[in-house]
Amino acid sequence: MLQYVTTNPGKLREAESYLGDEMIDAYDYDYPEIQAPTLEPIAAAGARDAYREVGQPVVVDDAGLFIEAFDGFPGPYSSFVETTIGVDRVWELAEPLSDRPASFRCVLAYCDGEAVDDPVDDGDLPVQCFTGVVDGEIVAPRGDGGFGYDPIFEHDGATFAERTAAEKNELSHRGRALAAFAEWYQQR
Ligand code: ITT
Ligand code: NA
Repeated sequence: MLQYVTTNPGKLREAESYLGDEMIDAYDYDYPEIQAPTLEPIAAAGARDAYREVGQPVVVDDAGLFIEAFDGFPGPYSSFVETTIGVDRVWELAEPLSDRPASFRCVLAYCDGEAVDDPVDDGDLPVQCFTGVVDGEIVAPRGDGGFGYDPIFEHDGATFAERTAAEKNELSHRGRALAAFAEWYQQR
């Protein structure tokens, strides 16, 4: 069985909603995160570490919010920023901007110790990554659903916190990454 390795129940709920809980098991492990300016190397390093820990095929999910006017901040630092200043203060920082375009990105990284079709090219154990991106806008917080930055991210007239997990998956960075992953994994 495929192990979805995360400490984040919100990510897990969306992965289970998309893939079905017969396809994945939840594995709660806090793999050490390297620092890098983009998500892919963070996810790849995490997948290798998680595979070594778990000893079964794993997927890790690294995600972040990229605010254009802040050159992509908080991006790969989204988790740190959420736990330090918090989502409401990210909104307060963005509020004075005249335009607030942003994107969410999600990188799923798969590792089972075997060769993959398109490995991340940095030696070490083979890992394959699947990226999903969605564009939107930073807005004043609305909605009780979702998790993390969802209340301040609007896409198509609603924030992600105003959608169910299934509705969010139809549009979201994670839904898109899960779609690409699922298509590949079914051939494997
Ligand atoms: P892991 O155990 O999977 O690493 P994490 O919450 O630490 O869980 P990340 O390192 O990927 O996850 O940090 C991502 C940050 O971005 C974190 O603050 C999340 O709450 C937030 N985030 C990730 N996906 C999101 C989404 O779909 N909607 C809103 N916020 C999201
Ligand atoms: Na993390």
